[in-house]
Amino acid sequence: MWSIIDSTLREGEQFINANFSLPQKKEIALMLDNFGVDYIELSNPASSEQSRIDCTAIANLGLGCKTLTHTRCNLEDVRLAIDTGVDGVDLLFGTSKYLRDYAHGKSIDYIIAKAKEVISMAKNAGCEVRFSCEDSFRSDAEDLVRVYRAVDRVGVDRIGIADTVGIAHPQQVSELVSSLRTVVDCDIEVHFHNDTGCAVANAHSAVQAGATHVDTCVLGIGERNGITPLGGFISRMYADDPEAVKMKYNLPMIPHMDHYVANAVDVQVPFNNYLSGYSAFSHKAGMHLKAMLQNSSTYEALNPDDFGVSRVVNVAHRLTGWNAVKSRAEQLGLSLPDQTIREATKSIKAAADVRHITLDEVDLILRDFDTRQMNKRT
Ligand code: HCA
Ligand code: CU
Repeated sequence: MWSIIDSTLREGEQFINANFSLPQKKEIALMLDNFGVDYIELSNPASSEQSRIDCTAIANLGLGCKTLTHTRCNLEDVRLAIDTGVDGVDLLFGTSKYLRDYAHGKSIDYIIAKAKEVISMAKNAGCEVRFSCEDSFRSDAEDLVRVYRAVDRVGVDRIGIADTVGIAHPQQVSELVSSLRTVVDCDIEVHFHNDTGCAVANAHSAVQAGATHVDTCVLGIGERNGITPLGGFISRMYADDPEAVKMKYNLPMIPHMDHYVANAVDVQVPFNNYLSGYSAFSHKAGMHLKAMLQNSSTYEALNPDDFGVSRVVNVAHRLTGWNAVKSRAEQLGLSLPDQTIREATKSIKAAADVRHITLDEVDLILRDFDTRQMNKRT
């Protein structure tokens, strides 16, 4: 099965509002570990003194998952990384023309030579090593093959494919991953930015084509609009095979982490967020409610119970239906004949046509019909 490399404490730290304190980082690392991610990626210890302190602290927390740090492909960064006690290093070098011209000015030959030197040093020091070609989807396909083949030969544990600007779509991902699958023997990690809304679909497509490791962040936070969200990726994979996903991961941690991280970076959880959004499990239309009352899978691909969240059934509006109103009456302990329920439903719709109504008002209407019913009987 695929593995998750959660990068909330690396890519996520590059989110515009993120400024995690060490206690917050520890809390996030512990939650991710409790959830069951396979790896946690941490910011480069060479970035600042506090980054080095934080990386060392998280690497020594005694987590069940492995810890990685993300460094430039040079000996100095890797030496510093090794000293923090992390299990591995994620190295990268920009291979697209944009990055070669405007970021570092190095040739593909230079990148290959440097990568070989740094990977060999890190492997000799007992580190797990990944090498990523930054901006893979705007890099020349032949350059990618040359670089990945070379790093595979010197014993890298994983190659990384990075859609740095979020430009790839699932079909391109599928083609690139499956062709690289025939080029290297090592594992394949993927990293997708979400600028064009494909980050979850691309991760799914990559796994189907043979990728072994997927980068995620809680809520998808990262540079610009971020990367594959952990909750979105898990939802996608759960839809394919709920049992396998439930077995490996502690799913109710996801909504919990979403809210914690949203709060830590001072944003709201988006209303339509996977699993934890305000409306993620709400049902409204009368026809939907009728079917849901019989079998909740009718309008749900994901079972909210598995994620520790509640379904919201909204009957207080003009689109409501009498089956839903009947179920509400039953919840209130009122036993009204179907004809009365139909009349009550009409009243609810009429009221909702002129103004916003609440569940309390629906309940009042139902109780009113119940009282009239009793008065008729006496
Ligand atoms: C960055 C770029 C990166 C790296 C991904 C990777 C990207 O912020 O340094 O190492 O695979 O999107 O290319 O996040
Ligand atoms: Cu990135």
